[in-house]
Amino acid sequence: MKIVDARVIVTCPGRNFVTLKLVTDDGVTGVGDATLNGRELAVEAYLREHVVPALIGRDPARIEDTWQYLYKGAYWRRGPVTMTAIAAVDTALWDIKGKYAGLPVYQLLGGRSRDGVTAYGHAYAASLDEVPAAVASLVAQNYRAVRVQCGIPGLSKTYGVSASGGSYEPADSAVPSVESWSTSRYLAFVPTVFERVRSEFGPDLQLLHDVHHRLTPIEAARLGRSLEPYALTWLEDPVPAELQDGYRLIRSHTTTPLAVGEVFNSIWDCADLIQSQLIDYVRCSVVHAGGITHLRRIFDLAALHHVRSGSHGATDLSPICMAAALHLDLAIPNFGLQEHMPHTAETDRVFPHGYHFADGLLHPSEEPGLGVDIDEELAARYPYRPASLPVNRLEDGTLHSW
Ligand code: GCO
Ligand code: MG
Repeated sequence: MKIVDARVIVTCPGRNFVTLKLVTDDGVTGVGDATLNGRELAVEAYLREHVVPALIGRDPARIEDTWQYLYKGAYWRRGPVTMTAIAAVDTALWDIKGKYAGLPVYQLLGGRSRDGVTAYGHAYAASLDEVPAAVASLVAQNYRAVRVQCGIPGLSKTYGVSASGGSYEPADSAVPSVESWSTSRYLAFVPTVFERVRSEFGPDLQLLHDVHHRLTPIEAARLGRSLEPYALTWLEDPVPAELQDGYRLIRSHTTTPLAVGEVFNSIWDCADLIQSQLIDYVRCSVVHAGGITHLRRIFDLAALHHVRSGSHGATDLSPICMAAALHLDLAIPNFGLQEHMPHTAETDRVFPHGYHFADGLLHPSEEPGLGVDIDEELAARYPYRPASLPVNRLEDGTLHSW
């Protein structure tokens, strides 16, 4: 068995995606997501120039060895670009292994640990009065867990709230657009949103909220405490996680569970948070944290420390990443929740897949491998368009975390 071809495909069916497709000498193919939102071509070049030449002729069965070869072999370890490129190769190799074995990938990971994967959907509203209808529409689709984001009075644009009424897609222009932020307005307002949702929807619905790295630890501690009466399943990314001691401070003040990890790219980014039990959910993804092989290692460490998974699943992660995540979600013992933000119909056509959502649960495909592919002819009809994530400024003009 040998890898004889490796193609890096960039396509923009509404938003940009980078995909690696590997082909073996038996004609078996495997796909991996390599999308890094707003920095897509950095990964494309990394794969094309530095990874593809080393893959040709390698044995696709050697997944762990290939992972180590790309990680240790680069000398420059970790980082989002490197780890996304490694993830793409790793994911494609698991796809190939499943096809050779004639089994869906979750069977190779130990088999099913649950009936299906509980997914959380996104409810967002421009104003408080629109929140109940937004949540009700998710409940009507049978979601058992809902992330709630709402426009903040006095701020023109808020993270997680779509301006157009369509799905939320923040990478909106070639050069970053500018949003504005006020912590005091936010902290005063958010508890009123959850008070409203709990009073209208009762205690059973799981509720989540994403702070998107915007607070300091003491502000996050105050928010967590003020949300305790509404029993959130998690508060996400309350502070930027470069200074992880901040989580000790938050933890000492509130019992609101914490979820972190979508911008992490290796086990070293979350080892202390996990081992010190400073978080409750680790939200790393297959595509940004080194593929199925490495994410499994993160989840196994988490399982030892009462931390559950909560994989990132925004629309900038392609259907290939979602397919791979679902196989892992189904197999691991410490699964928590899976983010589900459905892709557009255009994207779904470019990436035909067998996973599906039914009765609040996502189910991976039962086809051998990952059960997802890329239609290369269709992909070629959607050329790359530069798109960046926004930046955020305080009301006095100071640059803040977005
Ligand atoms: C989430 C995330 C996303 C990110 C996006 C950046 O929880 O889904 O915070 O909305 O902003 O993935 O590319
Ligand atoms: Mg998030």
